[in-house]
Amino acid sequence: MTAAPHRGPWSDGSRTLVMGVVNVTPDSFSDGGSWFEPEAAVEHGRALVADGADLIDIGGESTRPGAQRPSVSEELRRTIPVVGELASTGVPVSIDTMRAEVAAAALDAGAAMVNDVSGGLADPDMLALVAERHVPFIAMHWRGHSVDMQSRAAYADVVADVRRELSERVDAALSAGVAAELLVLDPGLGFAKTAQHNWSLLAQLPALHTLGCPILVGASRKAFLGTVGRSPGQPPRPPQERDVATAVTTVHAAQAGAWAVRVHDVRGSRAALDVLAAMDEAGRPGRVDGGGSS
Ligand code: PMM
Repeated sequence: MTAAPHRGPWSDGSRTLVMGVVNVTPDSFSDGGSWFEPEAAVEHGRALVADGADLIDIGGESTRPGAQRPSVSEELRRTIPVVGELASTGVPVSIDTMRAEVAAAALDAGAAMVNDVSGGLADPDMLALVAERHVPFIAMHWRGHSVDMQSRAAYADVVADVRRELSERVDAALSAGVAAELLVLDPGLGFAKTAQHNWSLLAQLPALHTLGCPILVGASRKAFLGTVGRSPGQPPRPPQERDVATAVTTVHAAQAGAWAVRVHDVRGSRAALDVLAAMDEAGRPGRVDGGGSS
């Protein structure tokens, strides 16, 4: 059954948006080092726009399990020139950062949205900044920095626990003055989660929609898509060979009413969404108007 995508920033609810990832990092698991030079990152971002990205997400800190954090000055050096250049394409740019100082500089350089994988937990100044600038804010489910996050992957009921912890982030954001209509939530696949936790959250995405916010899903190239279907002892598929699996999660997220998907292979996810839209238009049974109310 397909739910209508949730309305949200830059979306009238008619389709799920595709956010293209530009990691300006030497060490991201998915594409680390590929776009580390600003010129290469800008070129890659432009290619994602040409592939049909609705939004571009630019990050300068790798969040792979075990990663060490860059300094603030290094994160600024990596991201700000790229934000400035890609903002001029006309596609909304989000800054993927846990630091208010980096978010502020990126907004000054033309970013239109803040994507904080800590949901405002990592930096006490983040929510106040977002409230003051009145920009859309993506609050992801997070339990601690990447260096030891997998030790926090313990849940009584992962869907109920993530839902509750996200609702606490909504309360904190609203108390800080962030406008409700600018909030987007994200289950944080792979962040303090085992493969089974990720599958449960994906399978039960509608439970997160009951929080009343648009949902972003970031499954792209994550480890659980590399091990699915492999027999014990078989090596996982490398990240670049996880794009078909990613496109399947895109279709699933769209059917569950996701506002957007965050992906590396924009072309694949756009093609998958086009197929779904064509079938819906042709009268695919089971389409419902599920979550487009806010
Ligand atoms: N995943 C990564 C980085 N940023 N932001 C959001 N909102 N959701 C995610 O799932 C997410 C994120 C890690 O993946 P990458 O290293 O490929 O960017």
